[in-house]
Amino acid sequence: MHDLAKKLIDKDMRALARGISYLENDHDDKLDILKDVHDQGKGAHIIGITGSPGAGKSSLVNRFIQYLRSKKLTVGIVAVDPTSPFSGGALLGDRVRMAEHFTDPGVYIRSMGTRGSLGGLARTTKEAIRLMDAYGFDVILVETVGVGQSELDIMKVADTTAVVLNPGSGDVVQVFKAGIMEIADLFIINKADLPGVSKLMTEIEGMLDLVKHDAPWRPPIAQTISTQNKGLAELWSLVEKHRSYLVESGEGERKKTRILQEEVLEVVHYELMKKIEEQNQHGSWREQIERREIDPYTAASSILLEFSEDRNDESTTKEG
Ligand SMILES: Nc1nc2c(ncn2[C@@H]2O[C@H](COP(=O)(O)OP(=O)(O)O)[C@@H](O)[C@H]2O)c(=O)[nH]1
Ligand SMILES: [Mg+2]
Repeated sequence: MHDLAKKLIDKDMRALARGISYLENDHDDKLDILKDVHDQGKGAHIIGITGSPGAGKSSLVNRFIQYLRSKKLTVGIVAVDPTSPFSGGALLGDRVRMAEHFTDPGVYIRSMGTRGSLGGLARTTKEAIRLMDAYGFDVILVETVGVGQSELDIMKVADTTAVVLNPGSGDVVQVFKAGIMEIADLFIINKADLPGVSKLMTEIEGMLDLVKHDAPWRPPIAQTISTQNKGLAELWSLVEKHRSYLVESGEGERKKTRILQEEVLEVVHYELMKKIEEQNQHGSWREQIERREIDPYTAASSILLEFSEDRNDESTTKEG
């Protein structure tokens, strides 16, 4: 077993941090580490928290950490901010708010930005969650801004996806359009101290009637006021209810299978692309395209052909 994997499984937090850096930097040992930890997942409940910027996700996560800690549960947090210009991730405000947890050994917070994520933000984030699960947190919270395909991708690995909305924001239509309605397992009306809560409830229920009218799980709606520490126990009880549903219906296992199957293809895709790109860094097709001498399809076909011929050569050499 890779030394880092072993340490991480033995609850060495620095090894966890280094492991995630390996993922971000696409370190040569990355796949070995992931292989080693694969069977070591401790079954953390992964909760994705998504919603527009300013919806109060970070405030909520911060309070939720406190709540979970009061129940003696350990918590890993991945804050995904693709807009963040530095790999340190989260905004300064988030950092200050989160700072109180930095000295608690039962909490580990990691921000992921686009930079310093060579394998792609979504993939790196999913892998980071794997490492956190192998480390053994009881709960893993993933905060993402609810925009774009990569966010939806990340959310697919969550056991429970929570969508944060605010009263009076007109978010519901956005959420509906972005395809987030389909992946939502529960809704959180945060800033429930503001006017318009019951109107928002009605809007969400209306959307659910359209999208989830015959679904076996109808997403419930929690109300929170994160600035006043309100609604957290209710939120947690809804998460637990969803978790029971996943176990009892078998949907949790089916979902895990789908995720693993997809992951195989993702890794193959990424590693193949990397190899092809390495091999073709100075491919003559680049100039041919520039001079418009070749069409992209012919170029692609010849790269694929060249690549598979090289592979064949390699295996023949090995056999001989
Ligand atoms: N009134 C009210 N404001 C809130 C609540 N939760 C968060 N906020 C405020 O909303 C703003 C954005 O919060 P933040 O957690 O950074 O949102 P994020 O972008 O979704 O992570 C901050 O000024 C918070 O103080 C709430 O429950 N009620
Ligand atoms: Mg935030």
